[in-house]
Amino acid sequence: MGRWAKSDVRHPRGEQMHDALEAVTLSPGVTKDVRPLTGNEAIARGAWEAGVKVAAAYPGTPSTEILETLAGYPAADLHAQWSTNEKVALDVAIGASFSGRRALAAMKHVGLNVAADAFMSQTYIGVNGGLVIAVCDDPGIHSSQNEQDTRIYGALATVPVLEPSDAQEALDFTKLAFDLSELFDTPVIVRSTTRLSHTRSRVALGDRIEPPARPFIEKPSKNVMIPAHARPRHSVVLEREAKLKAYFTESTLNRWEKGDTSFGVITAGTCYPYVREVLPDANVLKLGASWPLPDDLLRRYCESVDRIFVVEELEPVIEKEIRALGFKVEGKCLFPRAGELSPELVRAGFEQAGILAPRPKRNDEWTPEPLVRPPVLCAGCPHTSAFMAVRATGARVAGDIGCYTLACLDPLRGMDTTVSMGSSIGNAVGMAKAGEAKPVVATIGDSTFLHAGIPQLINAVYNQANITVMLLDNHITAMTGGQQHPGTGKTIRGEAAPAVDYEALVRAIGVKWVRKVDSYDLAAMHQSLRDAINYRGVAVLIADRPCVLDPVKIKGPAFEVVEDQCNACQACMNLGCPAITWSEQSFEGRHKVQIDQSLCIGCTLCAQVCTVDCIKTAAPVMQ
Ligand SMILES: Cc1ncc(C[n+]2csc(CCOP(=O)(O)OP(=O)(O)O)c2C)c(N)n1
Ligand code: SF4
Ligand code: SF4
Repeated sequence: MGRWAKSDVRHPRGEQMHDALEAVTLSPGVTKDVRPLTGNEAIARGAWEAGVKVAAAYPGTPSTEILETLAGYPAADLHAQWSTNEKVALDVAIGASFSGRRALAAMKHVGLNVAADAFMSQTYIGVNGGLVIAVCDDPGIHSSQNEQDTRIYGALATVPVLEPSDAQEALDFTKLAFDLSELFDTPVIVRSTTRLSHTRSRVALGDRIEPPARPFIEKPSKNVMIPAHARPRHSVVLEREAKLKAYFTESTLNRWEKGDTSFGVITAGTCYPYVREVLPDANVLKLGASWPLPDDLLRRYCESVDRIFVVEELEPVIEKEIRALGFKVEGKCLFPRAGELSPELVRAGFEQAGILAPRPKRNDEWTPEPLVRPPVLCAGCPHTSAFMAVRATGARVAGDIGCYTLACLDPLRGMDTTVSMGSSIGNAVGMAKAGEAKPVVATIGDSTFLHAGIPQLINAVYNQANITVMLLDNHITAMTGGQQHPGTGKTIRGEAAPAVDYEALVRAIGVKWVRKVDSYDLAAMHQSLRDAINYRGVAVLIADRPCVLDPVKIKGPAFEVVEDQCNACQACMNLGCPAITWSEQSFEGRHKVQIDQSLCIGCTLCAQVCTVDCIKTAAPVMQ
């Protein structure tokens, strides 16, 4: 492949290429201000310094703080918005790019599945204003439903993927991503992982440079993807990939840290510090971009060492490329493909390869066994009553993603399936149409309903399914830390916004049976759910109560158990409230219970289920 030359790259309007690449200093020597930032804060800072004008996201761990940080910058600098889902967020960012401004969409890895339709077309269209998609992967599945590898999306879409290794690179690479986007006429992914997104390290800050708006490119052959336009654009995309490969071969984004040539290690992202920790003096090729891979550089590197190792998290993306270049390489045979890597796992791989001597096992080595503490819903969580009621009906329950997914565990055990955001309603339709003998109930949170549940409900009504949908409205996106959404009446900056009226929306869709019930009214919850299930057709029961942590922890008067009266029936224990624990006292061989008043928020649910009415409001503590 030929060398990359600036003249190879022209802006879509045919402008002379500016010197932005040179303007980006990857490791600024002059530090104006150095602060400890997380990877997510650094990505946000990089976008702000690059002059981002519109930023949109749907929350999702580990990506959420990118937009939250951006919303902390002045509104005059940029518009930041929570969008209803990741596709919407990307479409908003694409719109801003069409209008000639720099734009960012942020999401977790599975969010890119939702946004993929827009993403896969936009790669053909390219950009006007720089378009950066910050995607945070979750190796180890700390808080996700899978651990898919976003680098493969880069390959699928022929979109460059930059992989920072620390927070400084997160800032620098994000800035660079905007320049690359405009210079190569492509969306650019900045890929982070949980470890980087949530780890703090020193970052040198720069100033914001806001490029002037570019005029709209009035060129349907570039912007309107009908087949006749898309066909030639595919060739443009392939040419772009070749130019990017050449650019990445020359780029200082890749660092060849030379050393002994008996073996070499190729790595990227957060694996780089693990390799350095384990093999401080090794010959290392650190790649700054994991797609497209710089074949010429890889070939030169592989020819220069006797043994080639690849240390990469999740899929063998780099390893396969090197094998395709005709080299023998060791990677996933030593370092696991599933789960998060760590210095310990990297060390173990190099020990297995005979590069490092196995560490002698110390006799006094003691590894503390962590106490397994199952995750539970919060004390007073309004989702509790919904699942107590569901369980009592013996229904088949198609669940969804949110805090309430914990109801699949003991003691609530009120959920049979959970696939992806919004799936509950479609799954329920499928179960009902397949002839499920039990009543079929879908449970879905408010944020999830707005994200992907509405088309599913329309589909259920249209196809005349016999299902009950429990819309668990706790007035917030609780699972990811309490973000606003279109049902809360507030924007990300806390300003007032129109709030979705669920009852009106659901009726407009054509649902005839709609009822709202207070989640803390257990009897009403049980009765309403029975009524909903008895209705033939689509019934929607809205379980309504704000999250106990929204916006600050809500706390009513705490409750206590009059232990002398408790008959240890365990009915309150079935709520799974973490404020309720066993007491020292027992009745007929069973433990009585007690309430930790510092945890109790006074929701009254335990008092409502107590068989002998021995749970009372605690006497106020005298100051
Ligand atoms: C495609 C996708 N985007 C984002 C997430 C992260 N996530 C999981 S559940 C959820 C929303 C939960 O809010 P809600 O439905 O209101 O339920 P709550 O947690 O408040 O009970 C989010 C954003 C995800 N798992 N998948
Ligand atoms: S009132 Fe009962 S169920 Fe509610 S938080 Fe307190 S102990 Fe838990
Ligand atoms: S429900 Fe009442 S009687 Fe039963 S264990 Fe709880 S406090 Fe005791």
